[in-house]
Amino acid sequence: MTSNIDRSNKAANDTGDSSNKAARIHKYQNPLTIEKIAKPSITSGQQVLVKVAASGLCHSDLHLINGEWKDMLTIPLPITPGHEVAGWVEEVGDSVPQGILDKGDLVAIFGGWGCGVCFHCKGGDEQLCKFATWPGLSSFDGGFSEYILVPSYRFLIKVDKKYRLKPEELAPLTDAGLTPYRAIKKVRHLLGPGTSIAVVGIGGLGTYGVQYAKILAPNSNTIAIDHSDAKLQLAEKLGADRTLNLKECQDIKSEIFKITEEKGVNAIIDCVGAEETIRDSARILSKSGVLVVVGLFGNQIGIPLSSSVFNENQVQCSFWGNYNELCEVIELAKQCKIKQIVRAFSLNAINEAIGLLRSGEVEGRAIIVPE
Ligand code: FEH
Ligand code: ZN
Repeated sequence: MTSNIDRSNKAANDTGDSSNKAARIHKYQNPLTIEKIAKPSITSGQQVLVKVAASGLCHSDLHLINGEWKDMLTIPLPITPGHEVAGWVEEVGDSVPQGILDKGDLVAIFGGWGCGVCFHCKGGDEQLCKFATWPGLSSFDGGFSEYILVPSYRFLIKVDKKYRLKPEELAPLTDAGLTPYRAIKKVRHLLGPGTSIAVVGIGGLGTYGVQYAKILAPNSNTIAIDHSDAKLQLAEKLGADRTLNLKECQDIKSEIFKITEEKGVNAIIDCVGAEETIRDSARILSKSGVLVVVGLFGNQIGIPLSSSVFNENQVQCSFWGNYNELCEVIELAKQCKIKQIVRAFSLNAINEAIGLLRSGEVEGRAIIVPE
């Protein structure tokens, strides 16, 4: 992890100050404004006030800041983005069951804040709730701030300090570390000996994706695909069996068919979701191969009809992950089974981090840390 931020005993250093430094969107396509706003206070019994320790910067934050989602998500501005958050419990509402959360506990915030009673919520997929709200991507302020108000203790996962998990490593698990996990779980049954899985885009999500491919489908060959040598070298370090640099390859189909002994790829996890990556994926899938799209760069999923039918290909989408999947991912981290590639930036430097993410210069996940 790259970080020069001293964060020793942060939770204990509470000054009692009622202000809350936050990085906010006032106007789309503008840099975030760093300002002091009111520290949120608990207004109903299930709520928990969390002192933010770390908050991951996601491409979804860039889509939001760029104004690309302004018609799809009606969010009143100003808003504090940041939906990938870990922190310390600051205060709990009076109907939080006794003894489950104490001030100073380290918690990961599950970001799919569902209603809790609909079909999807009852089935465990609160991130799919029709009425779901998301921190920093709805009317609820997110984690690029010193404090965040979580509507219910149900959305918190407490992590015992004995595991020595750093908040900068816990925060990205709630999205970058969760989204590819759910996606790979959807296809792992296809991935026996002699098969292959490709992870497209070795950024925040892809660095976890290649590791989950090895953990969840250990007998399958993992192919990392990107256009950056540095990112592909990282993928190799994280366990990828093969890499493919899109910048250097003339024809992705012939390269992939060479690597896979003319079979094609059985499962592709597209962490980019650009129209080109989807087009490429359709060309390199094996018969009965499945493309799982998690990235949100493009506007359409356009794949050729006849070859997809002849080959019985499937395209699946996968959105974020559910609470139990997040618990599983955190278990992997507690057991030191995943490496976390994170780079910490102070809240004051968030616009610099945004610039670096935009230009593809962040290795792994950029993490914003309130000083
Ligand atoms: C996108 C839109 C809304 C909520 C969350 C996201 C993703 O970043 C989840 O992967
Ligand atoms: Zn995200």
